Amino acid sequence: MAMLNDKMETEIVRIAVQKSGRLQEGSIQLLKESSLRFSNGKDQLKTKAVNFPVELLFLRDDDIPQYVEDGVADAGIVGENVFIEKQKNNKLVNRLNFGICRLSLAVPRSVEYTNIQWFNGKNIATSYPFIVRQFLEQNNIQAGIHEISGSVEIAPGIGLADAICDIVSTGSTLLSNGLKEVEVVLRSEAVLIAGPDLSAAKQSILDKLLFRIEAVQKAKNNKYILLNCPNEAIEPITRIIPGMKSPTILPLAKKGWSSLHSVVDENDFWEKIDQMKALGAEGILVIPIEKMIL
Ligand code: PRT
Ligand code: ZN
Repeated sequence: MAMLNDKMETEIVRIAVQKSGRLQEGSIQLLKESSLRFSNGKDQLKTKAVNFPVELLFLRDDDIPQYVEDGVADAGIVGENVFIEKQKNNKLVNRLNFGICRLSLAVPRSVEYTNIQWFNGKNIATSYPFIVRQFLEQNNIQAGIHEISGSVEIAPGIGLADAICDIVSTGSTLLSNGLKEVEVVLRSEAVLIAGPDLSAAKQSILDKLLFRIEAVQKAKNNKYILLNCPNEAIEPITRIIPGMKSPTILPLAKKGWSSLHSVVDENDFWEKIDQMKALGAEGILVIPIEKMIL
């Protein structure tokens, strides 16, 4: 164990992140929220964290899976769409809940689309030939795939293809190119990927980082809640917001009343507030949580 610890201090995990583009900011922000500090900016090729054994390599997102497979980087942050399309020897470590988008089939707005059979015999332009081919096979559709690397959305307009398969976020790119989304092929978000066989020391560093990332993610999904309630409402309110172990109860100066502190899931927050108000809760304060460790 002592050896592993000694080695951990000299060992470093190299994480490839997008140099510039849609995932760059989210990737750095997540690492910063995990308390990693970096001295120099993103204009470098790489930068070391000053307080954690991690080095960032700044690369084009398309190249990250290959670098991770080759061991040039130990881990990387890419869109799940890129992870699946590239079919490299990478493993998915964790979904990161940013860079959320979908890969969808879209056709010209004038098309009277009824179902997926429409694609039989058609030509589809895409930068994701593997994913599209797989989707077509699963749905027994025979269609041509025309691989292009950028500006996929203009393909139908210039007669290059009948339809496209591309990333959609708000849908405004499709709209302004006279296209409509007809099938969702894949839902995607940024993911942390890692090489297939990291050394024990590197794996241990990655696990520590993952622990922090999970604490940040849990915190984002929860809120700290404080409220005042009559003492007889403590029990039913505790059943609604049991918190991590159980709520903290503090007596108020006003007789027969208490202050109750707990944690509530963001998703069912409003519904729970209504239930607690009905039980007599007042003066409800809701506060963001920075890190959450169960
Ligand atoms: O230079 P590099 O190769 O590193 O970057 P890139 O240009 O290949 O990728 P980039 O930065 O555009 O996207 C990186 C990742 O962000 C993608 O692989 C997705 O996982 C994710 N992502 C999230 C998106 C979008 N949202 C997105 N909206 N990737 C691309 N788009 C594009 C899409 O291609 C289309 O042109 O935005 C347009 C659609 O957006 P809406 O909002 O008009 O629907
Ligand atoms: Zn790219």
